[in-house]
Amino acid sequence: MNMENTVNSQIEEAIAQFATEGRLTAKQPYGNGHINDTFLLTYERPGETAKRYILQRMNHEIFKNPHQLMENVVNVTEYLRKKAIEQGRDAERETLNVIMTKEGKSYYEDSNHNYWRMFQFMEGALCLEKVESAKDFHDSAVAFGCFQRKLADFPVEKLHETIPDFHNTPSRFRNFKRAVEEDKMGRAALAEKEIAFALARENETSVLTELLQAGELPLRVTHNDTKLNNILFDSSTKEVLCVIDLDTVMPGLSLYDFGDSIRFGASTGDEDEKDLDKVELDLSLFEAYVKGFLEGCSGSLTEKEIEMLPMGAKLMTYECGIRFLADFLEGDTYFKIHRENHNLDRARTQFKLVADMEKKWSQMAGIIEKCKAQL
Ligand code: ADP
Ligand code: GN1
Ligand code: MG
Repeated sequence: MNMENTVNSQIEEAIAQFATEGRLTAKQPYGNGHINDTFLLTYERPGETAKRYILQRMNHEIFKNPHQLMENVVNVTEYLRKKAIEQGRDAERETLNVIMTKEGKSYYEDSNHNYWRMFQFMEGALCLEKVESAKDFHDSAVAFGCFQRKLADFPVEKLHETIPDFHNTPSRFRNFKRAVEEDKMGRAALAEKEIAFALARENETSVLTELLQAGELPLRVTHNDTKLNNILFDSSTKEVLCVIDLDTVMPGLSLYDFGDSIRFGASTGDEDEKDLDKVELDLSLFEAYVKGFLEGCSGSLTEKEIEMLPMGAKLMTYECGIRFLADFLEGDTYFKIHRENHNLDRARTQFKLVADMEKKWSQMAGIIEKCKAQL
């Protein structure tokens, strides 16, 4: 039985475990995440509007300890919910709502050792796969900045490290180099230029980890996966509703969150664009995000963090590039792919962006200076 069939037969078993309302009338794959399998479920209720849920099969090849992962998600969402209530905001729409199983657990392990969880589907919300306006991007920056600020006093000892060394770029570099040396799939010849590009930048990989070790950058509770499609907007007001995909909330650097948003959202091209002429760093989007992030963090970023923002953008883009490239070389076992050489195409866009950031370095620094002066 292939993986798809296995999932199909287990999904019914999983669905039956959760404390849902109504009668299930539709289920469909949903979203564009690269990691989990996501489904939208619709339940009809007599005399009432239908109720919808998000069901996810967690990727336990990647998240080795689903129990700890869900402990994090429950603790973080409860913490955010309490804060929203205390401050008189709409807690239902400000964070994810975990649906428990009928036994009161936050996830279900099926008979094939797949791990499932359920959330309330956020109605009246939209998820952007691409920046549509500088305002949206600015608002997403405010939201990620606020998210970090809200979690500043989260009891960090409660947080499990769901993927160790997630943004440890030197460690990512070592994995990448191993993938090149092993060349398991015989694909290295297809990516000679990209491999050379990545190897030539080894010296820079440790800039942020060294500053962290030296105590020059503070460790914070960060989201660590701040792509635009990990935010939901209110579909009528276009205001940000909530930050989702909380699987990688862990101690990290604010520069990780800043950088990852820039690599995805401030690019003029898609993450998997094949025509590299379409891919560059949009400086006006960069500026919009800097402004929003500083606003969202509301004075909590240190001088050094602000100064290093361009480096955060460059290193997160580079790191994502070597992760895509390593996965391509290892046979596409980590990121979901939808076509041949998909991970190679993704690596290429990231490296094109890195090269463009290098060209625009003084302009990026100038924008930081300008925004800092306006604080
Ligand atoms: P992945 O880790 O695979 O990226 P996500 O948790 O980000 O998984 O979910 C994938 C997509 O599903 C999101 O980008 C978003 O479009 C949608 N999604 C996830 N949770 C919800 C929710 N509670 N309400 C509405 N849409 C959601
Ligand atoms: C993955 O889960 P998703 O699709 O939001 C990945 C991120 C990468 C991103 C690249 C847990 O994010 O680290 O930056 O793809 N998440 C994990 O698009 O590895
Ligand atoms: Mg996601």
